[in-house]
Amino acid sequence: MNLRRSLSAVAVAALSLGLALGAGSPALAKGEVVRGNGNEYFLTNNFSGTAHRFTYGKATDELFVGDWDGDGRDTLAIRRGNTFYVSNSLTGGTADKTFKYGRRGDVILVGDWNGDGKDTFAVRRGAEYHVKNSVTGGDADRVFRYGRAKDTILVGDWDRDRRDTFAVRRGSVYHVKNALRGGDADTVVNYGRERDVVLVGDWDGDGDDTFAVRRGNEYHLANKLRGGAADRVEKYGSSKDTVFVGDWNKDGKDTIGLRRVWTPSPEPAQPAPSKPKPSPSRPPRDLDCKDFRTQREAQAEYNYWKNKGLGDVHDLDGDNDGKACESLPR
Ligand SMILES: [Ca+2]
Ligand SMILES: [Ca+2]
Ligand SMILES: [Ca+2]
Ligand SMILES: [Ca+2]
Repeated sequence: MNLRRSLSAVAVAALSLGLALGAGSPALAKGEVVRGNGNEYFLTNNFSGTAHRFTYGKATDELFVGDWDGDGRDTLAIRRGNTFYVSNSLTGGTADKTFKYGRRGDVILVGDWNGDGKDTFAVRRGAEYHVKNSVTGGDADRVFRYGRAKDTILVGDWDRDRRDTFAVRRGSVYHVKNALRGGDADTVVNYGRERDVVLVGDWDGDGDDTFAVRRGNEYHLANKLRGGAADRVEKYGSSKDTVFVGDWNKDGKDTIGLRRVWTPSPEPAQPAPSKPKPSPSRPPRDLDCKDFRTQREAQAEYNYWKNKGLGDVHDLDGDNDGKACESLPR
């Protein structure tokens, strides 16, 4: 029943292209491992406010994004060695499911390979793909060969049949295939520049995945698989962030999330010995309900500090019922 399957995204394995990237971590997203470090996550539903902020796993974990339970919402999974820790909520905490798949060091892809609305894992070994249609260990459901061993692979639903398939990227040329088997591409498109960091997502919620180019903290979103100007340009986070793609609120549209290393409040550039230093385990500044646009945003901030064991640091929950800023619109 998941008509608007959450998208799939992916980005490009910049490393496998052997390219020097500009500022920022290589952007990766759903479909492939999210490179970069950090266990603090910031998710936006509209490229402006932060809807979810939480910590999950360790800073060095490999990260994947997918809709593991088919409820329309993308969440996170991490891998340590060949053990996967899958979470179905965007709150951090313990994993909902843990299992082993493949071997340590295997390249993993994420997608909805059989169109059942759930994302699962595939192991890539060179040009050979071992596809599993359940989030469990055990043998692959399907093994096939595609493209060349060194190809950069993107995952997405290019034709709106709710199944994810591959596109091979060679420079700025994309060979898009709508079935999981070898053979010629169905479509070949030229897009952006050879050195661009590319993300894949369903930016407009119409059911098909398309590309976005990242330049610093700007995202140039295109809603069709074709060259030419982007349909929309959005900004979120900083150019140093590791970025990934998902549908966090089940609206059928993909947006992005950021992965950051938790850093305490920065030390002042010039020592100011007369003033006590802010405690690193406190927020950089005190916030009030008027600093948030919605109750949800306020709640996310409230939950964040509460989960760190520091309580209601901003005094957002005046009546102590666990709900922050109830006067704000949802
Ligand atoms: Ca889900
Ligand atoms: Ca599936
Ligand atoms: Ca498809
Ligand atoms: Ca679309």
